[in-house]
Amino acid sequence: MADMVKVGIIMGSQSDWPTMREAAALLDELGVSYETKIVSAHRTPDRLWDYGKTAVERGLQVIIAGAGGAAHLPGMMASKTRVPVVGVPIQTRALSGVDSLYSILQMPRGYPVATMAIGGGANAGLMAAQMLAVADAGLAERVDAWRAALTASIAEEPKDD
Ligand code: RP5
Repeated sequence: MADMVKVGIIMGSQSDWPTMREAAALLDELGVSYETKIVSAHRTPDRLWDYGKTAVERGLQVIIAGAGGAAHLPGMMASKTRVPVVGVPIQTRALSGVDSLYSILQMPRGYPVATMAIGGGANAGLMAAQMLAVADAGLAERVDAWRAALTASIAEEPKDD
């Protein structure tokens, strides 16, 4: 399975990409292989089903799923595969993403989705990398270095502009 793509980044619409590409950027930075697909729970339900059905055999280890509004994609994907699903609620115009958040967060017992903050694409990438780092020493080192660099970038005192 060494050469297989490990992370699937899926989203309900092209309009979700500005948020989801932040997950992709983090995975690029940390050297984690991924694929990106538009998979809509409502507009392309068969694509969703096929993706979930084949996720394990294709070697995916984490699926990052972003959707907005009536955001059923992460939960439906979690119902179709045991590959862990990290959900990203997309910020919406009508309800600022609270609709997306609640749609993704309130899963019934048995089918969890690890839900990020509204617009939390970058953290989704980090979460996926940290999950994979449990069994990948090289990635663990890169994640530790990334976190140390972030810590080092934080000033001790505020300054005027
Ligand atoms: C959801 O509907 C998508 O995830 C997106 O966040 C939202 C709006 O989609 P578009 O109308 O912009 O394609 O399914």
